[in-house]
Amino acid sequence: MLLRRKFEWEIPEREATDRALFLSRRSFLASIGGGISGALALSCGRDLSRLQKDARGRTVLDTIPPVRPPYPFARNQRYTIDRDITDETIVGTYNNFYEFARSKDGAWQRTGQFKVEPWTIEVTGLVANPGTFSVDELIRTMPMEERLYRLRCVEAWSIAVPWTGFPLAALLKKVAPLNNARFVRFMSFNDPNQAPGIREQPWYPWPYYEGLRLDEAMNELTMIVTGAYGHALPKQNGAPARLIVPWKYGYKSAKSIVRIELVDRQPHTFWNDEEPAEYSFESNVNPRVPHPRWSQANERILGTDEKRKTMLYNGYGQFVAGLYA
Ligand SMILES: Nc1nc2c(c(=O)[nH]1)N[C@H]1C(S)=C(S)[C@@H](COP(=O)(O)O)O[C@H]1N2
Ligand SMILES: [Mo]
Repeated sequence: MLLRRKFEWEIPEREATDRALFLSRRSFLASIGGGISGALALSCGRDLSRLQKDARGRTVLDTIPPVRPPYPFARNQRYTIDRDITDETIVGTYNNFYEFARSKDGAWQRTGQFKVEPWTIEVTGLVANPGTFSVDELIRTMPMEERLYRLRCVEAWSIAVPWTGFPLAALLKKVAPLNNARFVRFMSFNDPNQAPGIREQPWYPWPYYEGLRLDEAMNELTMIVTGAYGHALPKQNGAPARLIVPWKYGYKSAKSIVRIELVDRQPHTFWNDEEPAEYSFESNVNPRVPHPRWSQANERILGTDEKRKTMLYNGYGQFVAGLYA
């Protein structure tokens, strides 16, 4: 079943209905996998009057980019999930993005001035062909697709999201890592003029930086993500390009990346430098390794608040267990 291939049904409807209803219907269709009549879908829209407003009277719907070419990309059915897709308004309002805010509902309200276009990512270090790539160019040249992934935060909540992007391995192959490259460093943007959280929390070692082993970075699951829910990423989710590493706790998935560097030694990482006893370099999702201050045995699914048992490697063992044998 190939879902949402062209969106022919969306274009006229989008012109005819108000944007909120359009988004509501679209998220609903995404969550059930498409193929339902418009009348039924519209009657199942969420209660939009409940959406929080910011100081200027905007809701999260005002921060969600429209579907416009080259989006959407076809979904790769190899990656399936065991739960409903999380409502897009929740994924857009419950964020960890410390560059913008300490509180989770702050990021979407404070990213308005953040300029995510044009944007380039430098890929450098121990590679034969270093380069600086615009995000537009990557979207044009990399093997773009949509994948449904779970994301498990170390704080014991989780979401399930249709991300759009490409395997990081495709970009790494292009720059050709040298034989002595063993790890990959990721660096987020660092502009206090655009990101009030950087100014307000000067004690953090900005920019946000993360890292993976090279074999983890090359794993088929590891993605550079530029979109979600069939359109470009909302800024609060790490526009214009972020990492997604679905078998590791969410903080490994650095947002708004400007630099990727191949190195020979295990790099420092932001949260490990801050609290080494609480956040390891490896940070694989593991129900049997508690955080020092709470259990990781269960997780709370945002939206429904359903409680489920945490899965080893966040349920991605078939893809990654071999990395840790
Ligand atoms: N640059 C940067 N990347 C970041 C973070 C951050 O604060 N800054 N937070 C991380 C954490 S803790 C999580 S759980 C995820 C949240 O991604 P989401 O807001 O798209 O759900 O982003 C990760 N990437
Ligand atoms: Mo997180």
